Amino acid sequence: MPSQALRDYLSVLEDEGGLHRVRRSVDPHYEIAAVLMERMKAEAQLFEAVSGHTIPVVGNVFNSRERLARALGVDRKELHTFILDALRKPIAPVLLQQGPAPVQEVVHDGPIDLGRLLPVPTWFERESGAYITAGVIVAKDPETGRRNVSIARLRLDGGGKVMAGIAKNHHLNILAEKASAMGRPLPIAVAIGNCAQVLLGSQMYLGLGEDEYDVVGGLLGEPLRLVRCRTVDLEVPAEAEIVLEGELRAEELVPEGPVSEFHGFYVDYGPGIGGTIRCVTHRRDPIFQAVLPAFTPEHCLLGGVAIEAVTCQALQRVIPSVRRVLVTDGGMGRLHAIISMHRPRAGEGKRAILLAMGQINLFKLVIVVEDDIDIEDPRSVEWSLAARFRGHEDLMVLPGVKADRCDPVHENLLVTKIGMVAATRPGDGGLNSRSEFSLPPRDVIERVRSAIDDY
Ligand SMILES: Cc1cc2nc3c(=O)[nH]c(=O)nc-3n(C[C@H](O)[C@H](O)[C@H](O)COP(=O)(O)O)c2cc1C
Ligand SMILES: [Mn+2]
Repeated sequence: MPSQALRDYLSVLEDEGGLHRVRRSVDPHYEIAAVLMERMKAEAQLFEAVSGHTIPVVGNVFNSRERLARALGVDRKELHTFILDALRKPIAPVLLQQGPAPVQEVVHDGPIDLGRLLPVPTWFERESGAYITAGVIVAKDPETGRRNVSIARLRLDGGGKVMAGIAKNHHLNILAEKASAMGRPLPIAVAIGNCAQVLLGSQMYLGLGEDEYDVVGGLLGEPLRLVRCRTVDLEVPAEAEIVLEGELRAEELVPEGPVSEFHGFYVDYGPGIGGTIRCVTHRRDPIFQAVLPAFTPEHCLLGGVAIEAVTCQALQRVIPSVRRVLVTDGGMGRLHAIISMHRPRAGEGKRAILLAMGQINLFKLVIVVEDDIDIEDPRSVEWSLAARFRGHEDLMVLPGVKADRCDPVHENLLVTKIGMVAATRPGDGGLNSRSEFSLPPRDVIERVRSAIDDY
Protein backbone atom coordinates (compact mmCIF):
# COMPACT_ATOMS: atom_id res chain seq x y z
CA MET A 1 0.00 0.00 0.00
CA PRO A 2 1.29 3.50 -0.70
CA SER A 3 2.12 5.63 2.32
CA GLN A 4 -0.43 8.15 3.58
CA ALA A 5 2.27 10.67 4.50
CA LEU A 6 3.54 13.39 2.19
CA ARG A 7 6.99 13.16 3.79
CA ASP A 8 7.38 9.54 2.71
CA TYR A 9 6.78 10.54 -0.86
CA LEU A 10 9.28 13.39 -0.51
CA SER A 11 11.87 10.80 0.59
CA VAL A 12 11.11 8.70 -2.48
CA LEU A 13 11.44 11.79 -4.66
CA GLU A 14 14.73 12.71 -3.03
CA ASP A 15 16.16 9.24 -3.64
CA GLU A 16 15.23 9.58 -7.31
CA GLY A 17 16.70 13.06 -7.63
CA GLY A 18 13.27 14.66 -7.80
CA LEU A 19 13.62 16.87 -4.73
CA HIS A 20 15.80 19.95 -4.52
CA ARG A 21 16.76 21.37 -1.13
CA VAL A 22 16.99 25.14 -1.12
CA ARG A 23 19.46 25.80 1.69
CA ARG A 24 19.90 29.54 1.43
CA SER A 25 17.53 31.71 3.41
CA VAL A 26 14.38 32.75 1.56
CA ASP A 27 11.80 35.38 2.39
CA PRO A 28 8.18 34.13 2.45
CA HIS A 29 7.30 37.51 0.89
CA TYR A 30 7.43 36.84 -2.86
CA GLU A 31 10.82 35.07 -2.83
CA ILE A 32 9.42 31.55 -2.37
CA ALA A 33 6.89 32.35 -5.11
CA ALA A 34 9.62 33.57 -7.45
CA VAL A 35 11.74 30.44 -6.95
CA LEU A 36 8.74 28.11 -7.41
CA MET A 37 7.82 30.06 -10.53
CA GLU A 38 11.32 29.74 -12.03
CA ARG A 39 11.23 26.01 -11.36
CA MET A 40 7.57 25.25 -11.87
CA LYS A 41 8.32 22.27 -14.11
CA ALA A 42 11.47 21.16 -12.29
CA GLU A 43 12.12 19.20 -9.08
CA ALA A 44 10.03 19.64 -5.97
CA GLN A 45 11.54 22.47 -3.92
CA LEU A 46 12.10 22.14 -0.18
CA PHE A 47 12.90 25.51 1.37
CA GLU A 48 14.82 24.63 4.53
CA ALA A 49 15.49 28.15 5.78
CA VAL A 50 12.47 30.44 5.58
CA SER A 51 13.35 33.73 7.23
CA GLY A 52 11.53 34.29 10.50
CA HIS A 53 10.42 30.64 10.72
CA THR A 54 11.64 27.22 11.77
CA ILE A 55 9.16 25.25 9.64
CA PRO A 56 10.30 24.43 6.08
CA VAL A 57 8.11 24.96 3.00
CA VAL A 58 7.73 22.50 0.14
CA GLY A 59 6.26 23.31 -3.28
CA ASN A 60 6.04 22.03 -6.88
CA VAL A 61 5.60 18.48 -5.55
CA PHE A 62 2.88 17.17 -7.88
CA ASN A 63 3.75 19.19 -10.96
CA SER A 64 3.62 16.48 -13.65
CA ARG A 65 1.52 13.47 -14.56
CA GLU A 66 4.67 11.36 -14.03
CA ARG A 67 4.99 12.61 -10.44
CA LEU A 68 1.31 12.08 -9.74
CA ALA A 69 1.42 8.55 -11.14
CA ARG A 70 4.55 7.79 -9.12
CA ALA A 71 2.87 9.07 -5.96
CA LEU A 72 -0.17 6.88 -6.62
CA GLY A 73 2.11 3.90 -7.20
CA VAL A 74 1.13 3.33 -10.83
CA ASP A 75 2.76 3.48 -14.20
CA ARG A 76 2.34 6.78 -16.04
CA LYS A 77 0.34 5.05 -18.77
CA GLU A 78 -2.10 3.59 -16.24
CA LEU A 79 -2.82 6.87 -14.44
CA HIS A 80 -6.15 7.47 -16.15
CA THR A 81 -7.59 3.97 -15.72
CA PHE A 82 -6.27 3.78 -12.16
CA ILE A 83 -8.17 6.91 -11.13
CA LEU A 84 -11.34 5.69 -12.87
CA ASP A 85 -11.07 2.41 -10.96
CA ALA A 86 -10.64 4.29 -7.70
CA LEU A 87 -13.83 6.27 -8.42
CA ARG A 88 -15.67 3.01 -9.01
CA LYS A 89 -14.36 1.42 -5.81
CA PRO A 90 -14.55 3.99 -3.02
CA ILE A 91 -13.32 2.91 0.43
CA ALA A 92 -14.62 4.55 3.61
CA PRO A 93 -12.00 6.02 5.97
CA VAL A 94 -11.25 4.69 9.46
CA LEU A 95 -10.87 6.59 12.71
CA LEU A 96 -7.72 5.91 14.73
CA GLN A 97 -8.85 4.78 18.16
CA GLN A 98 -5.64 4.87 20.14
CA GLY A 99 -2.27 6.51 20.38
CA PRO A 100 -1.48 10.08 19.37
CA ALA A 101 -1.74 10.72 15.65
CA PRO A 102 1.40 12.17 14.05
CA VAL A 103 -0.46 15.35 13.13
CA GLN A 104 -1.32 15.96 16.81
CA GLU A 105 2.16 15.54 18.27
CA VAL A 106 2.22 19.27 19.02
CA VAL A 107 -0.91 21.22 20.00
CA HIS A 108 -1.33 25.01 20.12
CA ASP A 109 -4.61 25.96 21.73
CA GLY A 110 -3.76 29.32 23.24
CA PRO A 111 -4.21 32.52 21.28
CA ILE A 112 -3.23 31.74 17.70
CA ASP A 113 -1.05 33.90 15.48
CA LEU A 114 -1.01 32.04 12.18
CA GLY A 115 1.48 34.38 10.53
CA ARG A 116 3.98 33.73 13.31
CA LEU A 117 3.34 30.02 13.64
CA LEU A 118 3.43 29.09 9.95
CA PRO A 119 5.65 30.16 7.02
CA VAL A 120 2.73 31.19 4.81
CA PRO A 121 3.94 32.74 1.53
CA THR A 122 2.82 36.03 0.10
CA TRP A 123 2.63 35.11 -3.57
CA PHE A 124 1.98 37.92 -6.00
CA GLU A 125 2.53 41.64 -6.15
CA ARG A 126 -1.09 42.79 -6.25
CA GLU A 127 -2.57 40.21 -3.91
CA SER A 128 -3.73 41.55 -0.58
CA GLY A 129 -1.88 39.21 1.80
CA ALA A 130 -0.34 35.83 2.53
CA TYR A 131 -2.34 32.77 1.47
CA ILE A 132 -2.45 29.13 2.52
CA THR A 133 -2.94 27.49 -0.89
CA ALA A 134 -2.74 23.74 -0.22
CA GLY A 135 -5.13 23.58 2.73
CA VAL A 136 -7.62 20.74 2.40
CA ILE A 137 -10.72 21.98 4.20
CA VAL A 138 -12.97 19.47 5.95
CA ALA A 139 -16.51 20.41 6.99
CA LYS A 140 -19.86 18.76 7.69
CA ASP A 141 -23.29 19.63 6.37
CA PRO A 142 -25.02 21.23 9.38
CA GLU A 143 -28.32 19.56 8.36
CA THR A 144 -27.27 16.06 7.38
CA GLY A 145 -23.88 15.72 9.07
CA ARG A 146 -22.35 14.53 5.78
CA ARG A 147 -18.73 15.37 5.25
CA ASN A 148 -17.12 17.47 2.51
CA VAL A 149 -13.42 17.79 1.67
CA SER A 150 -12.06 20.42 -0.73
CA ILE A 151 -9.34 23.03 -1.19
CA ALA A 152 -9.96 26.75 -0.89
CA ARG A 153 -7.30 29.37 -0.42
CA LEU A 154 -7.17 31.00 3.00
CA ARG A 155 -5.75 34.49 3.43
CA LEU A 156 -4.21 35.31 6.78
CA ASP A 157 -5.98 38.32 8.25
CA GLY A 158 -4.03 38.67 11.52
CA GLY A 159 -4.03 36.50 14.63
CA GLY A 160 -6.30 33.52 14.02
CA LYS A 161 -8.42 35.36 11.44
CA VAL A 162 -8.71 34.09 7.89
CA MET A 163 -10.62 34.94 4.73
CA ALA A 164 -11.79 32.36 2.18
CA GLY A 165 -12.83 33.21 -1.38
CA ILE A 166 -15.01 30.25 -2.33
CA ALA A 167 -17.02 29.89 -5.55
CA LYS A 168 -20.76 30.09 -4.87
CA ASN A 169 -21.51 26.64 -6.28
CA HIS A 170 -18.78 24.82 -4.34
CA HIS A 171 -20.02 22.52 -1.62
CA LEU A 172 -17.93 24.20 1.04
CA ASN A 173 -19.67 27.49 0.32
CA ILE A 174 -23.09 25.85 0.32
CA LEU A 175 -22.36 24.36 3.75
CA ALA A 176 -21.12 27.69 5.12
CA GLU A 177 -24.29 29.40 3.86
CA LYS A 178 -26.50 26.68 5.33
CA ALA A 179 -24.85 27.08 8.72
CA SER A 180 -25.17 30.83 8.51
CA ALA A 181 -28.90 30.58 7.71
CA MET A 182 -29.23 28.46 10.85
CA GLY A 183 -27.51 31.24 12.81
CA ARG A 184 -24.29 29.25 13.34
CA PRO A 185 -20.70 29.31 12.13
CA LEU A 186 -19.45 26.35 10.07
CA PRO A 187 -16.77 24.38 11.94
CA ILE A 188 -13.80 23.58 9.68
CA ALA A 189 -10.51 21.73 9.87
CA VAL A 190 -7.73 22.53 7.41
CA ALA A 191 -5.17 19.81 6.69
CA ILE A 192 -1.86 21.03 5.24
CA GLY A 193 0.90 18.73 3.99
CA ASN A 194 -1.07 15.96 2.32
CA CYS A 195 -0.33 12.92 0.22
CA ALA A 196 -1.31 12.91 -3.45
CA GLN A 197 -4.41 10.81 -2.80
CA VAL A 198 -5.88 13.35 -0.37
CA LEU A 199 -5.13 16.28 -2.66
CA LEU A 200 -6.54 14.53 -5.72
CA GLY A 201 -9.59 13.23 -3.84
CA SER A 202 -10.36 16.77 -2.67
CA GLN A 203 -10.62 17.85 -6.32
CA MET A 204 -13.22 15.30 -7.44
CA TYR A 205 -16.56 16.76 -8.50
CA LEU A 206 -18.91 14.58 -6.49
CA GLY A 207 -22.52 15.18 -5.48
CA LEU A 208 -23.33 17.26 -2.40
CA GLY A 209 -23.29 14.80 0.50
CA GLU A 210 -20.77 12.45 -1.13
CA ASP A 211 -17.62 12.16 0.96
CA GLU A 212 -14.37 12.87 -0.89
CA TYR A 213 -12.50 10.79 1.74
CA ASP A 214 -14.13 7.67 0.22
CA VAL A 215 -12.47 8.44 -3.12
CA VAL A 216 -9.18 9.02 -1.28
CA GLY A 217 -9.58 5.48 0.08
CA GLY A 218 -10.19 4.22 -3.45
CA LEU A 219 -6.99 5.92 -4.60
CA LEU A 220 -5.06 4.49 -1.66
CA GLY A 221 -6.51 1.00 -2.02
CA GLU A 222 -7.14 1.06 1.74
CA PRO A 223 -9.06 3.27 4.18
CA LEU A 224 -7.63 6.72 4.84
CA ARG A 225 -6.62 6.86 8.52
CA LEU A 226 -8.28 9.75 10.32
CA VAL A 227 -8.01 11.32 13.74
CA ARG A 228 -10.66 13.30 15.58
CA CYS A 229 -9.93 17.01 15.86
CA ARG A 230 -9.31 18.51 19.31
CA THR A 231 -11.82 21.37 19.28
CA VAL A 232 -14.28 20.68 16.44
CA ASP A 233 -16.41 17.63 15.57
CA LEU A 234 -14.40 16.79 12.44
CA GLU A 235 -11.86 14.19 11.35
CA VAL A 236 -8.58 14.87 9.54
CA PRO A 237 -5.89 12.68 7.93
CA ALA A 238 -3.81 11.40 10.86
CA GLU A 239 -0.62 11.62 8.83
CA ALA A 240 -1.00 15.16 7.56
CA GLU A 241 1.73 17.62 8.56
CA ILE A 242 -0.36 20.43 10.07
CA VAL A 243 -4.03 20.93 10.95
CA LEU A 244 -5.91 24.15 11.69
CA GLU A 245 -9.22 23.95 13.57
CA GLY A 246 -11.80 26.72 13.54
CA GLU A 247 -14.83 28.05 11.70
CA LEU A 248 -16.11 29.97 8.69
CA ARG A 249 -18.89 32.57 8.88
CA ALA A 250 -20.67 33.04 5.57
CA GLU A 251 -22.48 36.19 6.69
CA GLU A 252 -19.20 37.94 7.45
CA LEU A 253 -18.22 39.49 4.12
CA VAL A 254 -14.54 40.42 3.96
CA PRO A 255 -13.07 42.38 1.02
CA GLU A 256 -10.44 40.44 -0.93
CA GLY A 257 -9.17 42.51 -3.86
CA PRO A 258 -7.11 41.05 -6.70
CA VAL A 259 -6.37 37.33 -6.41
CA SER A 260 -4.49 35.07 -8.80
CA GLU A 261 -6.37 32.29 -10.63
CA PHE A 262 -5.35 29.16 -12.52
CA HIS A 263 -5.23 31.14 -15.78
CA GLY A 264 -2.45 33.28 -14.34
CA PHE A 265 -4.36 36.57 -14.29
CA TYR A 266 -5.60 38.52 -11.31
CA VAL A 267 -9.34 38.49 -10.71
CA ASP A 268 -11.50 40.52 -8.36
CA TYR A 269 -14.30 38.23 -7.23
CA GLY A 270 -15.62 40.69 -4.65
CA PRO A 271 -15.72 39.87 -0.96
CA GLY A 272 -14.87 36.49 0.51
CA ILE A 273 -16.06 35.19 3.87
CA GLY A 274 -14.46 35.46 7.28
CA GLY A 275 -13.30 32.76 9.63
CA THR A 276 -11.25 32.12 12.76
CA ILE A 277 -8.69 29.45 13.63
CA ARG A 278 -8.59 28.61 17.34
CA CYS A 279 -6.35 25.56 17.51
CA VAL A 280 -3.34 24.35 15.49
CA THR A 281 -1.84 20.88 15.71
CA HIS A 282 1.19 19.53 13.87
CA ARG A 283 3.95 16.98 13.78
CA ARG A 284 7.04 17.52 15.88
CA ASP A 285 8.94 18.61 12.75
CA PRO A 286 6.21 19.69 10.33
CA ILE A 287 6.61 20.59 6.66
CA PHE A 288 4.38 23.34 5.26
CA GLN A 289 3.11 22.43 1.79
CA ALA A 290 2.23 25.15 -0.72
CA VAL A 291 0.86 25.07 -4.24
CA LEU A 292 1.96 27.97 -6.42
CA PRO A 293 -1.50 29.32 -7.29
CA ALA A 294 -1.47 30.47 -10.92
CA PHE A 295 -1.10 29.06 -14.46
CA THR A 296 1.35 26.52 -13.12
CA PRO A 297 1.58 22.78 -13.75
CA GLU A 298 0.75 21.77 -10.18
CA HIS A 299 -2.30 24.00 -9.73
CA CYS A 300 -3.67 23.05 -13.16
CA LEU A 301 -2.97 19.31 -12.85
CA LEU A 302 -4.48 18.72 -9.42
CA GLY A 303 -7.83 19.92 -10.70
CA GLY A 304 -7.48 18.72 -14.29
CA VAL A 305 -6.65 15.11 -13.54
CA ALA A 306 -9.64 14.87 -11.16
CA ILE A 307 -12.05 16.64 -13.53
CA GLU A 308 -11.16 14.45 -16.51
CA ALA A 309 -11.75 11.31 -14.46
CA VAL A 310 -15.21 12.31 -13.19
CA THR A 311 -16.15 13.45 -16.69
CA CYS A 312 -15.03 10.19 -18.25
CA GLN A 313 -16.98 8.21 -15.67
CA ALA A 314 -20.14 10.22 -16.33
CA LEU A 315 -19.82 9.92 -20.13
CA GLN A 316 -19.10 6.19 -20.13
CA ARG A 317 -22.29 5.55 -18.17
CA VAL A 318 -24.34 6.69 -21.14
CA ILE A 319 -21.99 6.43 -24.13
CA PRO A 320 -19.95 3.22 -23.92
CA SER A 321 -17.82 4.14 -26.93
CA VAL A 322 -16.11 6.88 -24.88
CA ARG A 323 -12.60 5.66 -24.12
CA ARG A 324 -10.87 8.53 -22.36
CA VAL A 325 -11.12 12.19 -21.46
CA LEU A 326 -8.14 14.53 -21.23
CA VAL A 327 -8.27 17.98 -19.69
CA THR A 328 -5.38 19.73 -21.38
CA ASP A 329 -2.50 21.64 -19.82
CA GLY A 330 -2.84 24.51 -22.29
CA GLY A 331 -6.50 24.73 -21.32
CA MET A 332 -5.26 25.36 -17.78
CA GLY A 333 -6.41 21.98 -16.52
CA ARG A 334 -9.95 23.39 -16.47
CA LEU A 335 -11.38 24.81 -19.69
CA HIS A 336 -10.50 22.50 -22.60
CA ALA A 337 -11.21 18.79 -22.89
CA ILE A 338 -10.50 16.13 -25.48
CA ILE A 339 -12.70 13.07 -25.64
CA SER A 340 -11.45 9.87 -27.22
CA MET A 341 -14.18 7.68 -28.74
CA HIS A 342 -14.15 4.33 -30.48
CA ARG A 343 -15.88 4.67 -33.88
CA PRO A 344 -18.56 7.14 -32.76
CA ARG A 345 -21.88 6.68 -34.54
CA ALA A 346 -23.41 9.58 -36.45
CA GLY A 347 -24.07 12.44 -34.01
CA GLU A 348 -22.62 10.59 -31.05
CA GLY A 349 -19.56 12.81 -30.83
CA LYS A 350 -21.80 15.85 -30.54
CA ARG A 351 -23.84 14.15 -27.86
CA ALA A 352 -20.67 13.42 -25.87
CA ILE A 353 -19.66 17.08 -26.16
CA LEU A 354 -23.05 18.25 -24.87
CA LEU A 355 -22.87 15.85 -21.95
CA ALA A 356 -19.33 16.89 -21.03
CA MET A 357 -20.26 20.57 -21.11
CA GLY A 358 -23.38 19.90 -19.08
CA GLN A 359 -21.35 17.98 -16.54
CA ILE A 360 -18.50 20.46 -16.14
CA ASN A 361 -19.42 24.12 -16.13
CA LEU A 362 -15.80 25.10 -16.85
CA PHE A 363 -15.48 23.33 -20.22
CA LYS A 364 -15.77 25.66 -23.17
CA LEU A 365 -13.79 23.90 -25.89
CA VAL A 366 -14.38 20.17 -26.25
CA ILE A 367 -12.86 18.16 -29.10
CA VAL A 368 -13.81 14.59 -29.97
CA VAL A 369 -11.18 12.41 -31.63
CA GLU A 370 -11.08 8.72 -32.48
CA ASP A 371 -9.27 6.25 -30.28
CA ASP A 372 -6.52 5.62 -32.85
CA ILE A 373 -5.19 9.03 -31.78
CA ASP A 374 -2.89 9.62 -28.80
CA ILE A 375 -4.92 12.33 -27.08
CA GLU A 376 -1.98 13.39 -24.97
CA ASP A 377 -0.03 14.30 -28.10
CA PRO A 378 -1.16 17.76 -29.28
CA ARG A 379 0.32 17.07 -32.73
CA SER A 380 -1.92 14.03 -33.18
CA VAL A 381 -4.97 15.91 -31.99
CA GLU A 382 -4.25 18.69 -34.44
CA TRP A 383 -3.69 16.08 -37.13
CA SER A 384 -7.19 14.78 -36.39
CA LEU A 385 -8.65 18.22 -36.90
CA ALA A 386 -6.77 18.66 -40.17
CA ALA A 387 -7.64 15.15 -41.39
CA ARG A 388 -11.16 14.46 -40.15
CA PHE A 389 -12.95 17.63 -39.12
CA ARG A 390 -15.34 19.29 -41.56
CA GLY A 391 -16.19 22.71 -40.20
CA HIS A 392 -19.62 23.06 -41.81
CA GLU A 393 -20.93 19.89 -40.14
CA ASP A 394 -18.63 19.05 -37.26
CA LEU A 395 -18.45 22.39 -35.48
CA MET A 396 -20.83 23.36 -32.69
CA VAL A 397 -20.96 27.00 -31.63
CA LEU A 398 -23.12 27.58 -28.57
CA PRO A 399 -23.26 31.27 -27.64
CA GLY A 400 -24.66 32.58 -24.37
CA VAL A 401 -24.07 29.54 -22.18
CA LYS A 402 -23.69 29.95 -18.42
CA ALA A 403 -19.96 30.28 -17.68
CA ASP A 404 -17.86 29.50 -14.66
CA ARG A 405 -16.74 32.61 -12.77
CA CYS A 406 -13.14 31.56 -13.46
CA ASP A 407 -13.47 31.80 -17.25
CA PRO A 408 -11.07 34.53 -18.43
CA VAL A 409 -13.38 35.84 -21.17
CA HIS A 410 -16.88 35.45 -19.73
CA GLU A 411 -19.23 38.40 -20.12
CA ASN A 412 -21.84 38.63 -17.35
CA LEU A 413 -21.10 34.97 -16.62
CA LEU A 414 -21.96 33.95 -20.17
CA VAL A 415 -19.55 32.42 -22.65
CA THR A 416 -19.57 30.88 -26.12
CA LYS A 417 -18.89 27.15 -25.96
CA ILE A 418 -17.27 25.37 -28.90
CA GLY A 419 -17.43 21.69 -29.78
CA MET A 420 -15.48 19.99 -32.59
CA VAL A 421 -15.85 16.42 -33.79
CA ALA A 422 -12.86 15.02 -35.68
CA ALA A 423 -14.00 11.53 -36.61
CA THR A 424 -14.31 9.44 -39.75
CA ARG A 425 -17.86 8.98 -41.06
CA PRO A 426 -19.34 5.49 -40.85
CA GLY A 427 -19.70 5.49 -44.65
CA ASP A 428 -16.18 6.77 -45.34
CA GLY A 429 -14.28 4.69 -47.85
CA GLY A 430 -12.85 4.80 -51.34
CA LEU A 431 -9.51 6.09 -52.48
CA ASN A 432 -10.31 9.78 -52.30
CA SER A 433 -12.06 9.75 -48.92
CA ARG A 434 -8.73 10.05 -47.06
CA SER A 435 -9.44 7.01 -44.97
CA GLU A 436 -6.77 4.58 -46.14
CA PHE A 437 -3.24 5.15 -44.85
CA SER A 438 -0.40 4.87 -47.35
CA LEU A 439 1.85 1.98 -46.22
CA PRO A 440 4.14 -0.69 -47.64
CA PRO A 441 2.49 -4.15 -47.90
CA ARG A 442 1.54 -5.56 -44.51
CA ASP A 443 3.71 -8.69 -44.78
CA VAL A 444 6.79 -6.59 -45.48
CA ILE A 445 6.05 -4.34 -42.52
CA GLU A 446 5.66 -7.34 -40.24
CA ARG A 447 8.82 -8.99 -41.49
CA VAL A 448 10.84 -5.82 -40.97
CA ARG A 449 9.30 -5.12 -37.58
CA SER A 450 10.11 -8.57 -36.24
CA ALA A 451 13.77 -8.19 -37.23
CA ILE A 452 14.17 -4.42 -36.87
CA ASP A 453 17.35 -4.76 -34.81
CA ASP A 454 19.10 -6.34 -37.76
CA TYR A 455 18.69 -3.23 -39.84
C1 LIG B 1 -4.40 24.70 -5.38
C2 LIG B 1 -5.90 24.87 -5.44
C3 LIG B 1 -6.48 26.00 -4.90
C4 LIG B 1 -7.87 26.17 -4.95
N1 LIG B 1 -8.41 27.29 -4.39
C5 LIG B 1 -9.75 27.48 -4.43
C6 LIG B 1 -10.33 28.66 -3.86
O1 LIG B 1 -9.65 29.51 -3.27
N2 LIG B 1 -11.67 28.81 -3.95
C7 LIG B 1 -12.47 27.89 -4.56
O2 LIG B 1 -13.68 28.09 -4.61
N3 LIG B 1 -11.95 26.76 -5.11
C8 LIG B 1 -10.61 26.53 -5.07
N4 LIG B 1 -10.07 25.39 -5.62
C9 LIG B 1 -10.96 24.43 -6.33
C10 LIG B 1 -11.77 23.52 -5.40
O3 LIG B 1 -10.94 22.93 -4.43
C11 LIG B 1 -12.43 22.39 -6.22
O4 LIG B 1 -13.25 22.93 -7.22
C12 LIG B 1 -13.23 21.42 -5.38
O5 LIG B 1 -13.62 20.32 -6.18
C13 LIG B 1 -14.49 22.02 -4.76
O6 LIG B 1 -15.11 20.99 -3.99
P1 LIG B 1 -16.48 21.15 -3.19
O7 LIG B 1 -17.55 21.51 -4.17
O8 LIG B 1 -16.68 19.80 -2.56
O9 LIG B 1 -16.31 22.24 -2.13
C14 LIG B 1 -8.68 25.19 -5.58
C15 LIG B 1 -8.09 24.06 -6.13
C16 LIG B 1 -6.71 23.89 -6.07
C17 LIG B 1 -6.10 22.65 -6.66
MN1 LIG C 1 -17.85 18.03 -2.34
